Amino acid sequence: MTPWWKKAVIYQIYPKSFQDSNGDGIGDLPGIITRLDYLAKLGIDAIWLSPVYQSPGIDNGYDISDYQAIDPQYGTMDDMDNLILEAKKRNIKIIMDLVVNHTSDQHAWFVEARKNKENQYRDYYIWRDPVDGHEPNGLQSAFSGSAWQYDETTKQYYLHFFAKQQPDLNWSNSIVRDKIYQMMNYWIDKGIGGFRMDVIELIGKDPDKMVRENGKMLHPYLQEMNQKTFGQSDLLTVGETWNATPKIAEDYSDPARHELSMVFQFENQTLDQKDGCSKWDLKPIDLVELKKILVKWQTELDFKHAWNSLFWENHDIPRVISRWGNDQKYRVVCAKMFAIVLHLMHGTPYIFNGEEIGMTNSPVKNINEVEDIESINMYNERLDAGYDKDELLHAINVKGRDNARTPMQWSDALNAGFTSGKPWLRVNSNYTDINVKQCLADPDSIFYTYQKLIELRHHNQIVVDGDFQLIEETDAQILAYYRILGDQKWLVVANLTDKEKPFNCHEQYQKVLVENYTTPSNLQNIILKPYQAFVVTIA
Ligand code: TEU
Ligand code: CA
Repeated sequence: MTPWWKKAVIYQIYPKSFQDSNGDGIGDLPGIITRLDYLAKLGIDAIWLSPVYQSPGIDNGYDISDYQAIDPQYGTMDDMDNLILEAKKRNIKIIMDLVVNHTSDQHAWFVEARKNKENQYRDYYIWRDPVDGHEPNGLQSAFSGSAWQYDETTKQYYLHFFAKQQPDLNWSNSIVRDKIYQMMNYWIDKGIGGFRMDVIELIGKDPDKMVRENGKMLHPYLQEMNQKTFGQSDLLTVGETWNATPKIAEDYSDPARHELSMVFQFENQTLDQKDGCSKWDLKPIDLVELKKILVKWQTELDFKHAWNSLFWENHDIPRVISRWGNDQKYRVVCAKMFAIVLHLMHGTPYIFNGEEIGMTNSPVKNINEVEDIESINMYNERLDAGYDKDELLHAINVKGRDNARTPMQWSDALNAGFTSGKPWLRVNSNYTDINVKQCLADPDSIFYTYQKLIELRHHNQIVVDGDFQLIEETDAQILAYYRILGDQKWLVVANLTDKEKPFNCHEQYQKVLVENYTTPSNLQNIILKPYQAFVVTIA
């Protein structure tokens, strides 16, 4: 039997930015509940909820101080139970964000652990003596600087792959693992639909050998987790794995190995950064490379023994039309093109809130407009190192995480209808033109393209299980492919550029399923318009 998540489309909510209900400028759980009818109309099957647990908020909830409490800024546990219930009434499942590579430094475990070396929680974290009065080794934090933080009280360093307020848990301690499994079961018992696993590829870390991702204990731990928590259920589990290859993705998702349902892979994320440099060292995108990676993950992964996710956006990466397409003159057709290309591929699609209305990046003029810890730390570090301020701001405007985190644009009312108070992060000034209200009123809007694509997946097994076959004889910047299931055959064609492009197909098609321009009735020697895309049935 096909698991539900192979036919599903998941919608990611960044709670802080989705819908405020009490005027404090911060999105919350009651706010989300008021928008469930909107999500039901879109047609999604599940919500991936970014963290709403108790947290000091250094990294917007990815620094958790209590896994079994809701942060007061988002509401109460009653609100959470209510969200699960109200979503269920609309056939929507709730996927929780599982952040267990690290905790907050305010978590009771760490508060205890740092008191003294004998503390029973000491070994929940990773402590090392200084080497020659310095950090134990050169491991770096994803948020700039060393991954080791010196702690005065006990004169040792602790490991943090992210902010220093996010100490890494010691997964080699079986008590830690058991505590995490207990916590996961608490949430499973509440009736959630699954887990999105934050930086899960790091849990097999071996810091003394400088090993971060893909450590040798990673898969044994996941198998243990599977067995002790969700293994017997139909939960969706998706691992965030920046360093997965198709082979590694198979290791995670082969049902015979009893690990996860699927992973998020990020191979295309390095396309606009200089070789061997960081994400902030920009280079122009080569659309042919982008196409290659999309095709690689469709063809090299064996979908009979593996599964994958499909996504353009999330809360860590910029808006796709701003980054790789056009968010001005061709914004609407371009957003539809990206949607069509992705949603007809093999795998489970994810939509990030606002993507379905074509929200765009949100540039700043000054560093004090920036909230994201990753961007701020990078800015300070590089400013000290002598970089040019304007160049750094430019990099933040192109790649910074706040781009996708600005409040959801519901209407052209004050603060885009997100809050009656002062929003925690600026609302993109284009909200008067780009908003949900406008999209719902326009039958030709991006929203309805997404709605159609979701419906198509729900009603057609070929979208779920069809083989992917690239058409190689096209312009390099056209992505054209077939999906084939039994004697059924669909054709998907997309011009990835803002230029007209020639395209040629001898086959006669039967029916247009989705399009962003009027598709010519005959596909022989046609000229595709900028960002033109369509899906047609051939047989
Ligand atoms: O992201 C993991 C991660 O590696 C990111 O820090 C990524 O490198 C960066 O955002 C790319 O610019 C996850 C969460 O999605 C992110 O929001 C958290 O900050 C991070 O883990 C720590 O929990
Ligand atoms: Ca609020």
